Order: sequence, then C-alpha cells, then structure tokens
Amino acid sequence: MQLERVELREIQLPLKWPFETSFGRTTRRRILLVKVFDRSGAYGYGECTAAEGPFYNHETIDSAWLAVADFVCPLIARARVENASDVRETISPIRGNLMAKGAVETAVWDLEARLEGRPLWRHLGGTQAEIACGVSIGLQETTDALLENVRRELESGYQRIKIKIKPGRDLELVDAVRSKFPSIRLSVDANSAYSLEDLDLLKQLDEYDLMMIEQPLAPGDLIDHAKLQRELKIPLCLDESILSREDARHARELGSCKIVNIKLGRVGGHSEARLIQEYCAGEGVPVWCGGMLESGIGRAHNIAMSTLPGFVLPGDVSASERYWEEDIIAPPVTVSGSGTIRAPEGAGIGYEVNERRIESLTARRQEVLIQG
Ligand code: OSB
Ligand code: MG
Repeated sequence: MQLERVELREIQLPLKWPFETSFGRTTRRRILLVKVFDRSGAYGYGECTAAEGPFYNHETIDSAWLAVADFVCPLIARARVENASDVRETISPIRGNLMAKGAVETAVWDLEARLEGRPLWRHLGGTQAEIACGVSIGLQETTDALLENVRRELESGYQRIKIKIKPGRDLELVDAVRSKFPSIRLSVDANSAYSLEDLDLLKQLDEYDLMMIEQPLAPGDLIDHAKLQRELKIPLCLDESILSREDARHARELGSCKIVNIKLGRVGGHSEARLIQEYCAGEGVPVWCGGMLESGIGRAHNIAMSTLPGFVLPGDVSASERYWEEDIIAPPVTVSGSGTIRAPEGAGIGYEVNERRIESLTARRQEVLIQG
C-alpha cells in the first residue's frame, strides 16, 4: 500500500427523529468523511464520529477536520505507512483527538482490506458473521412516547433496549418501561450526568434487573465509579471513560466497571479497539459496540468491529432506517427479525458507497497530498 492523498468531506444529513441525551439534542448531523487513496487508485473510507459540539467529549467535527488535515495526514506522509496496523503507532505522538485519528485509521483499514479483496471484518480477525443488535433510545417528550418507541423496537426484533436517563428523568422512566416490559433486556445510559452525591438514587436502580448502568459519572472518575460499583449489584459499563486498552486495564484493576462499551472513534480506530476487546476477553469482561449516530460508513466499520470474538453483548448498531431517510451506502444496513446484522462478504467495509449522494450532501471538501 502506498498512500497518495486523503480527501476530507463534510456532509450534512438530517436525522429522521431528534436524538436527545443528558448532554443535548441532535437534529441534523454534520459528518466528516475521510477517503484515503492508494497510488494504484484504490481507496478506503472512514467516518469521524465527532459530533457538532464538544458535549459528549472535547472533539467536534471542526476540531477533527483541523487535526486530520494539519497533523494526522502529515505524520502519515512522513512515515510512509505501508500497513494499516502501523497507523496507530505512527500517529501516536498526537495527543487526544482520537476521533480525528480514528477516521483516518479506519479508512486505511478499509483500503487495505479492499486491496486484499476481502471483507474488512475477516481482515480484522472477526469470527462472528452475524452480530447481535440492540437500540439506544433517546429521551422522549413523554413517557408514553418512550413506551411506544420501546414497543416498536422490540417488535422489530432488537435484542436489548437501552434508554437514556438524566437527573429528574430516571427512576420514573425505568419504572414505566420495566412495568410494561417485565422480562426484556434493559439498560440505561446517563452520559456522565450524575455524581456520587446521587448514590441513593442510583441504588434504587438496582431494583429493576437492568443489564447495566452505562457511564453514570464523569469520564475521569474511575475511582468514584469503583466506589459506586461496590455499592451496586447491577454492573456498571463504561463508555466515555475508556479511551485505550490502558484505560480498560485501569478500570478493571480498580473495579470501576464490569462491562466495557467500545466505540471506534472514541478509542482512535480498529487497532486500539482490537487491543481493548482482547484485553477484556482475557479478563472475562464482556464488551459491546457503541454507536455515535453514524452514517452508513461508520456503521459498516462498527459492524466489522463487532464481529471480533470479545463482542459478546448486543451493541448499539442498528438499521440505517432508524436514522436516515436514505443512507449513503447501498444496500442500507438492515436488521433481521431476530435482531441481528449479517456482516457483508464484499471487499472492505462491504457496502457500496453512494458517491453521487455524498457529492450532493457535501458542504465542504479538502484534499491533502500524502505522496506526490
Ligand atoms: O453514549 O452511547 C452514547 C449517541 C451519541 C453520543 C453518545 C451516545 C449515543 C447513543 C446512540 O447512545 C447510539 C446510536 O444509536 O448510534
Ligand atoms: Mg454511552
């Protein structure tokens, strides 16, 4: 592989329904797509999962654009990267900016798999041709609307329901869903909206037979998560807190969680994701794939990652039609009646990228030369 140039594009894609978490509400996505070209003319696609504003983590699409163009690409150019597995180390001098790095790193993996003519998921070492899917349901206007959403997703076949909570909108939502659906696999995600001062409330969640509470406390609070986990029966799952295999090890050794959510962007790409799932598998810690309201390209990468052997719980990887009127890949991602997605057998991410549609959605574009 000889990298020649990298194309950055911002596309704008309205969500079918607004998505609300404890940190805010999204109605329209601004998505940075990265396309890397080999000198042979082959290419690979990656998606940056940074949001429009710095509320999930510190990155934004605009900070990521700058990081990719001014720092990630130049480092890759200087190193003359030849293998996807070398990208992680090559760009490691850049601190943070993991979603920016992940966009490029995953694109190079797609390129390499396409060059070898095989599915990315097999190229990564995936073993599960069919992955288990759940859904993440945002905060709704009313409890009835939430219950109706849960009912519809269960009817579609999804294997696990996760609902978003925040202070003031927690116990009554969980109580309503659990009362109406006594035996479903149910979890909650707080996106860091609580502190140890909420211990009494969080303890009450213990009574609802949840699969997990995801990220109740601040991203840096591994110690407080460990204190909280000692007070609860339900497993804690960490999302925002886990940026690397080292973070997973620290969380494990401290007892901060019993389950880990892995997101490609948050950890900087496929290589780090693979290291985390390997570590967790060795420790008997279940992992699952999180989502960031991705378009088809990021979604396809999530599917590939989810086929690795450590991914034993249903992820937040769901059908394109839950997000978009029309996706940018063909066919769109679909989910079976039993809540699974079959990993595609085509080369690379395995879905056709609709370049005409991408062109029509493009708000800005920049090309960075790697090697003339
Ligand atoms: O915490 O998992 C999260 C979306 C945006 C930011 C953070 C999160 C989420 C989701 C949605 O839960 C997952 C998805 O459906 O893509
Ligand atoms: Mg989360």
